[in-house]
Amino acid sequence: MKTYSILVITVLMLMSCRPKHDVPVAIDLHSNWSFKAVNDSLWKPASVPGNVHSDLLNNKRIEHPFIGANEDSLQWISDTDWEYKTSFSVAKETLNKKHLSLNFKGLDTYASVFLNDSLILKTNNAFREFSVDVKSILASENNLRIVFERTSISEEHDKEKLNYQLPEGNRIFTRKAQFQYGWDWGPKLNTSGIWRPVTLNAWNDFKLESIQVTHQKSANSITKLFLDIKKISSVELDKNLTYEIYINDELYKTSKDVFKGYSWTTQVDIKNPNLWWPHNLGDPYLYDIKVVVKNGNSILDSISTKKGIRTVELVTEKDNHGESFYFKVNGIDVYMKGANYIPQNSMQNQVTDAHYEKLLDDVVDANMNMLRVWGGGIYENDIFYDLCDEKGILVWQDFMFACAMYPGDNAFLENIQLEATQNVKRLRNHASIVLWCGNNENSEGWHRWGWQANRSDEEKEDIWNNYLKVFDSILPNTVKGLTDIPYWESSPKYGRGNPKYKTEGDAHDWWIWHDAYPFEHLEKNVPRFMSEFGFQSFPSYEAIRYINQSDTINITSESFKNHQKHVRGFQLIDEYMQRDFPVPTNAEDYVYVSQLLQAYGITKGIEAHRRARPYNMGTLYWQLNDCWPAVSWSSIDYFGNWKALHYHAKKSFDNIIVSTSVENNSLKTYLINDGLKQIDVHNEFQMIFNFDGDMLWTRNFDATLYNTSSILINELDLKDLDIDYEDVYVLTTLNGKSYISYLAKPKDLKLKKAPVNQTIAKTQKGFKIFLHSTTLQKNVFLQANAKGHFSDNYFDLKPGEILEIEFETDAEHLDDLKIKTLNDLID
Ligand code: BMA
Repeated sequence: MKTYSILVITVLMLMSCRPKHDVPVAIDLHSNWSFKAVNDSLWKPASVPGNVHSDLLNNKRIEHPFIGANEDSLQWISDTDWEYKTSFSVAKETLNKKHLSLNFKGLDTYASVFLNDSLILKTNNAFREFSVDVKSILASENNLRIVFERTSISEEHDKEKLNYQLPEGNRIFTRKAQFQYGWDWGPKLNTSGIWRPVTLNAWNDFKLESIQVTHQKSANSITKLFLDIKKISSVELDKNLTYEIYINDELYKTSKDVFKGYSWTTQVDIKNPNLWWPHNLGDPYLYDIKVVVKNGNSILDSISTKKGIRTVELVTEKDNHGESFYFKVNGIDVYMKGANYIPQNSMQNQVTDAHYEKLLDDVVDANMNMLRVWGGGIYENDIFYDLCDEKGILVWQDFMFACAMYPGDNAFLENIQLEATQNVKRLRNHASIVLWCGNNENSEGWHRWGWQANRSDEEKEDIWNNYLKVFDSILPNTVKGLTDIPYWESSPKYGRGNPKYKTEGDAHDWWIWHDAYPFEHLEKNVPRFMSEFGFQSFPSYEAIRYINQSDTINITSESFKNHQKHVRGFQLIDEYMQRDFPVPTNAEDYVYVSQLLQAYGITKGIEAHRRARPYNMGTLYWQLNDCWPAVSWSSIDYFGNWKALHYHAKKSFDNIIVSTSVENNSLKTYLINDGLKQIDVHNEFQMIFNFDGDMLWTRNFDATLYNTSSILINELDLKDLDIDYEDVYVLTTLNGKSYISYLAKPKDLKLKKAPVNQTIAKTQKGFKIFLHSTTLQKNVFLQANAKGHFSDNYFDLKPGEILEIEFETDAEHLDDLKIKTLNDLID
């Protein structure tokens, strides 16, 4: 206690001796907010940042939109105008500063902002940040009021200005997250509100506005960092400024350069720099860069950023097949493995830093090195990209346009230009971002989804020209002018109606699912880069219980059906299940098999794509996550539970794998190595066992796994072997791991019934579970009531082996461990 008070006094003394700094300040204005419908009189407390749906929920004015069919009865919220207000005091010291501005990082969407009853701002884009000079209006006591007009008013107005209708609906007129108007995996919850921070910014004579760090390799292992700094200041000050550049907290350079005008560029040399790598190829090293500007001894302002030194190139070159599509990072051809990312919640304010951290850890854990931030969501919060930088996850960033044609009037284009400039500037220092892509499926939609039917040539030309203005001009010019990151006009390059989809650019294969083609289609039709393909499954029992607010697993209730947003969703799952799996009659088993089915189909695709390396150089499935509890294409459900797909994808995405395929009675075995090192393996085995564990055939092999390669090491003619395809599994060892594959579809396997014996031991982090059985147990599914994470799940247990699984949980007891296997479901 005594030491503590001495310390405090010393710190206070030191603080009072330090020179006074007149640094710019940013004060959060997040307190005291209340809200009401414009036509109401009763104000209720509100959270900022937030949205009206969350506020109504917090005030118990509505039922939770994610439960049952509540969504339907909540549509009035987006048909209503809403009003938010707060009051705040400003200290004299702040008020006396020469410059005072209010900054709104995100207002969703048509907002009129009043400060002390003066209209200071009108906004029309949730993706833009707005700043207003309030020096003349701000007082020591203030009130701030923001009115959000329902989106339909502007939308109807803009619609009337056009003499034709644009696909798809009115959402195209409003610059806000498009999925909020309803999607085939998400509810229609068109939120409004102050969705990002609001600050009061105050400063006197000097303010650093931004920093951009670029780099260039030069001779003698030196990399030059260029720091482009933008500032606002009064001219007199410029003569006496000193700039200190810190790298990793070490003073690298002090400069007294004359800092006139808006921009100042300086250069720092780094010898033998650590490069930034995607996590599966190296260390995602980041340099901390800080610039401190001083006037004599007094600090005027400082700005920091992180810099990952890496180069990126999108290689699109004509070749014998068509045109390549792959990324080079630091000069290395990188195979991209991952998924498409959507917003984590329809109510964005519910997504905490912990959600970002967990989800992105799950991405790394599943050996993914790329996420595509899909164009119907949001330009994510800074934390998302900070974590991707830190964890070595590459980001394919769409601009926020999806599945539609957009207007092209001047006001709209200007709005888009400002949105693009701001977001590209905000995100351009992130090493993780390796691509900006114009839109999701707009071009495919226009060329393939019947959008051109019954339109005059003039109309078609007008719509397409407007498309080109945005995606072929504004967006690429913005990216080119502000970054050195590649731009891609639309994903996919060609829709599946064009045969070139397989030979050129990126592809979305929705023959699987939407066109009900069997999963084998993925093996026979491999494109250059698969940026979307997917299959739905049911979510965890936890999600189903939550939706129904009942302990019984009911997947036919009206409540539950509202959480399947694809019109033929249930039917498609069933159709595919009948082809490849036993179809259980009880709901609990059906949910389990739906997840196995999804994992089976999607990993079939992933491995076919990887086997085809370097023809194919990437595989991103649709979709990583959910924005509410639902039946969807995700591999992780809304509550963060891994579905079977996430566990299986982890194995299929590993840098080194054995992958097999059976074609015309021939078992083809491939060794894939995405790593940078060549590996020589000796005395590895490939064996065929029956389900009782009797070995029926074996061979051993040596092999060289070249770096960044896929090689076919063996073709085995199965006809020569005396085996029953339905009663065997293939086991291949490689580099300390073993890989199981089958010669028949899961539904045809003659799996046997036998108990799975379990022993459980308590550990510090949870429990260890040891499993054993006398026969091959397929897709062992472990479940417990306690919240936690199994190190593996939905796995195959070989006859006779003792398998150890960890269950990470805070629970003290594990008396309720349940085990399900596919063996139980096969007659
Ligand atoms: C893809 C996506 C989404 C959609 C998904 C599933 O094409 O771009 O628009 O949700 O298909 O249908």
